Amino acid sequence: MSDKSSIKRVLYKVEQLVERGIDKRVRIAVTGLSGAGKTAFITSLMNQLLHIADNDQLPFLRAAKEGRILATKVSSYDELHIPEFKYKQSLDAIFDKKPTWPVSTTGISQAQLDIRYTIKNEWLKKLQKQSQLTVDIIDYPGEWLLDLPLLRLSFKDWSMQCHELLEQSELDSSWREQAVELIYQQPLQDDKIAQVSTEYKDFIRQNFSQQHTYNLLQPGRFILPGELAGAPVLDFFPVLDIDILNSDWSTLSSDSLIRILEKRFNYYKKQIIEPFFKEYFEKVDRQILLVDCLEVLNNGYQNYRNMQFTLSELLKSFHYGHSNWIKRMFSPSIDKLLIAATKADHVPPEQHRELELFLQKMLQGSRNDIQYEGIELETLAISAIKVTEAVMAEHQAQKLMCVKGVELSSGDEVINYPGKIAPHSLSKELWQEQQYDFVDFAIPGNLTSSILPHIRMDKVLQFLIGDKFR
Ligand SMILES: Nc1nc2c(ncn2[C@@H]2O[C@H](COP(=O)(O)OP(=O)(O)OP(=O)(O)O)[C@@H](O)[C@H]2O)c(=O)[nH]1
Ligand SMILES: [Mg+2]
Repeated sequence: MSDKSSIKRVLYKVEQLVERGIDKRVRIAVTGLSGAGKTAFITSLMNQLLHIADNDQLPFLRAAKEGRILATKVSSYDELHIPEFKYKQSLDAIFDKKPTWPVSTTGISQAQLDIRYTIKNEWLKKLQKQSQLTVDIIDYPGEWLLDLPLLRLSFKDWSMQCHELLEQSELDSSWREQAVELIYQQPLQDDKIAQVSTEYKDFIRQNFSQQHTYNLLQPGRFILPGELAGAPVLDFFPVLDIDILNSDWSTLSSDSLIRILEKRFNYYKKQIIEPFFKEYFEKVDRQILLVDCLEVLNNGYQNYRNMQFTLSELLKSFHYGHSNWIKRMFSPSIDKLLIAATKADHVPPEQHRELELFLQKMLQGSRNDIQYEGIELETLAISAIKVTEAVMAEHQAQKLMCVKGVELSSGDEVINYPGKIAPHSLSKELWQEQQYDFVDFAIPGNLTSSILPHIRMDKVLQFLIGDKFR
């Protein structure tokens, strides 16, 4: 690297640090498994802010209520190697004559918004009337997030975890049976390793749609390889034989199958997961964890436990700590975490509190650990794009609050009573008694305003950036 370009890099770094220090820049990590609602959320967040001047849907965003947020624009960011978030494409799909939800994400993209606001602070006001807040957000496929907990595991730990999960699950064991035949202590040709890896990937991909055993879906690039499709770095699989797992590996030669698999696993961690995590998540200031509780409720006890385990493991990957600008300049850490139950428009408003409590209970352990660090934590039931209406209707001879919307699968208008959400954790037996019936809703073709209808996006914005408009 030339001296000139390294000076430029240092100057850029200093500028970034100064901006962080005086709170002019906020980087938000939108965290959520595949289908949790990240892309819909980012689209709505941008839409609400880009229409700030005529948006009367944000009563809980204080600075907007006070009329101090003047305008927002999409700005270009410095990370030129990252594609831009396809905001217009998402919005066009939503406002089309035949609307569709934004498509599932297959790669990384970034959005940067510059928000101009009037300064409130008496002292700062004397220096300058207006200021600007820059908000950075990254979108990526949820599957890739499943990799973060792998950073803490060795190849043997990971194999042991896969072994235990497969033992507990009722998955088809055909791949396991043939993998046990392999002689792990001896070398194996590359093309045979590639073949067994491909079969393993197929095996877990099938389970992805059948069961919700998220930890078996690691590594995330096995499910969605992106630019790594076909690369040898993805040619590995776990050792599942318990006798081999319990044996001493220290004397194994470097060309044995175990060592080759271990080497590729470590390479994947070092070269794929670590840079992804460092570049996109290590520098974040605020985090929102999006959880599709409806999927959890629809799929029963085992799915609940899997999701609980996966999200708790995931949250351990982030750095949480007090907000203090000096500290943040040198070691950035998250000072606010919002845990949000997405798609709350599937649930009548009178049950939103139950939805929040259900999510709070589900993540109680993680919440406790994070709160211990002194960080601000909130739980909300939200809908990035509200596509239903609450209506009173008869359900099993009872008048109940239901939701009315266009069913995605049939295109028909339906009135749905999703069931009663328990505001607490349920035992395995009680789970079996619960009856939930959530349907997927389409975006109606009659959205009139160019501002997306939502539930509590203003509370989300207040929590994530409201304090920055000083
Ligand atoms: N009713 C309703 N459905 C929603 C909402 N947000 C998301 N959805 C539904 O959830 C689906 C997934 O949302 P996405 O935003 O694509 O989820 P994602 O987290 O980006 O998923 P990946 O890109 O696969 O990681 C959408 O296609 C919608 O069907 C919402 O606010 N209301
Ligand atoms: Mg997405």
